[in-house]
Amino acid sequence: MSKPFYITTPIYYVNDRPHIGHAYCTIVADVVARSRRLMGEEVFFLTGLDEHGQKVQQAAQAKGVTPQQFCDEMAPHWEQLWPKLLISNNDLIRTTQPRHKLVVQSILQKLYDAGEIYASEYEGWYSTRAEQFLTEKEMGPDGKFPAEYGEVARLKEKNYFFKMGKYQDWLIGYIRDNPGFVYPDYRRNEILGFLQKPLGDLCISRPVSRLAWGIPLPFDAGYVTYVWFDALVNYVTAAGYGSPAFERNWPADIHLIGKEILLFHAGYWPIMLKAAGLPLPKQIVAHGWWTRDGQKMSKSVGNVVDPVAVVEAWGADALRYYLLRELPVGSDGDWSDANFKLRYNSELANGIGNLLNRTLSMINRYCDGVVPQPTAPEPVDDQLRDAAMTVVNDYPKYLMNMEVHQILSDISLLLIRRGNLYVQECAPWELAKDQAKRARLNTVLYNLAECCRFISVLLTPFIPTTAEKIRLQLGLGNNPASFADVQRWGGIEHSRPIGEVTQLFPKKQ
Ligand code: ME8
Repeated sequence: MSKPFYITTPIYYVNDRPHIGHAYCTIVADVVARSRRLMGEEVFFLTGLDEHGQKVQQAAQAKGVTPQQFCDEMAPHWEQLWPKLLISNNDLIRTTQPRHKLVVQSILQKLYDAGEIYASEYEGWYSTRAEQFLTEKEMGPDGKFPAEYGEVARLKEKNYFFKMGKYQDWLIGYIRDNPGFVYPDYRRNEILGFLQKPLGDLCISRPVSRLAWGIPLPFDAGYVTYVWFDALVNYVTAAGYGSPAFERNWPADIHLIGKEILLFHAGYWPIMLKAAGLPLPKQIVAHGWWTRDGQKMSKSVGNVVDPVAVVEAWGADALRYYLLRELPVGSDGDWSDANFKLRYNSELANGIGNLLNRTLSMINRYCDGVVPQPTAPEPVDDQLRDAAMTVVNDYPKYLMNMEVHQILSDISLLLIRRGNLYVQECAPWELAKDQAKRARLNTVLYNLAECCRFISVLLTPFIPTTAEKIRLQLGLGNNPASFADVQRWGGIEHSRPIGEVTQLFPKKQ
């Protein structure tokens, strides 16, 4: 059996409220997943929740509930968000699930047995208030730690360390030899730059006295494992580690992440896998960060964009369209309400909405609601067809290169705009005035219907609800869209009735 295309998002911290940045990452992954499915590939698309650690423990304590109860209360905010954003994930992993604990413990034990994990005394500056060891980075120029850390004292503690340092040269070589491993290129350079400094060994334990909310080390019940060791393993848990399914699912094809967690994914994770004797993921793709009106989004500033509010006001497709259309994967983005409305009105309402509406209204008016039969094409028809075929031909290439933004801008700028221009150029309302031009009118309206059919297929991964509405209005029924349907221009059947015409995107301010 062939391997499914396996794509993941980060597992998000369960204690946060989802915002537009989380939505963005998951939507980009969804577009890749849906595009692959459109092309007939089997896809395994994973997202999930990161549920262990200090913050959850503290938040639960503050609320007077157990950490597990706290996670169970928070998880639905995330689980219910994804269907609202039309996310087509195949699985949603929670790190508190028994399946995950078993895998984390089995990998820890394997590494311990192989001598990859050792115990050592660590001595450092410990802040009881922050419940963490501090390093020189936190130290002020006066040699003291900032007041927010409260009392800081020397503390000696036994911990377990993973022998990460010895793999550093191997990792540098791997990233150099596999230029596609980290995308975009500038992030690959960033990680290579980072690896100039010694990585050292990684402390992978926390004494239960300091942090109880974690997965116990299988070889020492006095400790739980460090959250990142736990979190990264989610990708192999969900792939079925320890079961026959794993051979089929692993390795992941793409780990999509935000740029701030690159070191964990392109540094720690490959080394953990290498030490455990497991294949590496094929690619780590780091996307950029969203700000709002040029400012970092934060709860305290109160400028966080809530994806649910946007969906309720504008619909999931409008949100997906804006986030995808605005920037290439890798670049930073800036959310502005004004820009959102502009894109909505100019590209969705006036662009796609108008093209479909004009096409179908004219088919109703001039052809009794039946797709007409075309005759010999004129050069302007060939231009429309060529635009459509160019977008189709470029789609797989852009998809392989993670340039999903380019696919959407081509659909919008090359095809939809061309379609609307074609209406202007051919002026069907003029042709309709002259009985001698009947055949030409039929050809133009046929081509417009065909153009809308192409658009409906190509837009399926991006704005699935709208794509389906277009198909219903064209009279294509409920057949799922497939990339195979746009390999040839002229596939829409003539003499078939169109569906009921409704507005796709009402104009809004
Ligand atoms: O880091 N713009 O979880 P997290 C764009 N649990 N994307 C953003 C963003 C923004 N302003 N803010 C967040 C964690 N993101 C760990 C991950 S994985 C094994 C463990 C997105 O809840 C972006 O994808 O902080 C980022 O990497 C992710 O949310 C971090 O989510």
